Amino acid sequence: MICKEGRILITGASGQIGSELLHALCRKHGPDNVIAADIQPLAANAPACPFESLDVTQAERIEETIKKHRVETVYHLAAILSANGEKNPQLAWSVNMDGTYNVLEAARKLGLSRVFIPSSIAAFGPETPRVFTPQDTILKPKTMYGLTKVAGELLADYYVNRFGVDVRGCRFPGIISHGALPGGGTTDYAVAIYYEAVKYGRYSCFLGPDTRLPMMYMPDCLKSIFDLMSADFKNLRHHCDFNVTAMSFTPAEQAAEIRRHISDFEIVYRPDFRQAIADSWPQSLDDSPARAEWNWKPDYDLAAMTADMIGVLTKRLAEGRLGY
Ligand code: AKB
Repeated sequence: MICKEGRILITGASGQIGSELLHALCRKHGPDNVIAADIQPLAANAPACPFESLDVTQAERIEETIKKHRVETVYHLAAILSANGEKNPQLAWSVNMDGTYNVLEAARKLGLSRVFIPSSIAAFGPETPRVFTPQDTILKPKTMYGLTKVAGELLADYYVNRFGVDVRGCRFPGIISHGALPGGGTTDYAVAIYYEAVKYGRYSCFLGPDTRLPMMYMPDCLKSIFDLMSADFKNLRHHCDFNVTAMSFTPAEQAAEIRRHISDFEIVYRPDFRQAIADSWPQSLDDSPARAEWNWKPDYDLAAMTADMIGVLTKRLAEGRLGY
């Protein structure tokens, strides 16, 4: 099958978003047209597409992979997230900054047609207005992950303006899914809570009960990537820093929603170092530029997402393949 985007490379293809993007892109374009790359091996159920063991800090390996597979479009998902970034800031700087720079340079030198580089709500900081946070506002994050995201957005915009590279990206909120587990983020609790509710009927949360954060279910996350990537470039006033959101809730509100399905579900709160990170992030986002420039509109709210997550995980538990 000839793919409109040319051949596609996904970095971070074993991760939470990368692995689901891999499935979706293989369904859309055929596995021969999608190259999965990660430092970790792919999951056993990954599509039968070419795989490259790739460390994104190695510029020459990225270029070699792009040339070898005649790649036209890159989805650059490889990153160290907020909580792991605070445990190892040097690694977060190197993977997030060098990785982004190397992908952008490869795109410039090899004339790629399009690149997707996600940013995050971690780009905001404690001085940013926290409610209905605008897209264009104060960006003074206090985490290493956050500051690499701000620098990555600015760098990507530089490549758009200076070199004419077509780079696009969204600021993702916490992403909830039932595929690969998230690794090392502050919003990971919002995924773990469903697995533990289904498996044990209780959960110990590392954020306090009233910590409100913006969130999104994986089908909406994939939809936002596809919608932004297929938007007409000349209609975009922004490129690499679109706020996108679907819902905002606290752990206590999520627990109450879970109790509508598992009535005796119990939750306790033991906030740890991730509480300070969450407290520096927005509670809700204004994503009107994404809605205006490429018609962004999410499908899932907390009730619809919870019903789907509990349904899928309960079935998997009964079949002995919860994977948690
Ligand atoms: C994290 O918690 O670090 C990520 C993010 C919001 O970017 N999920």
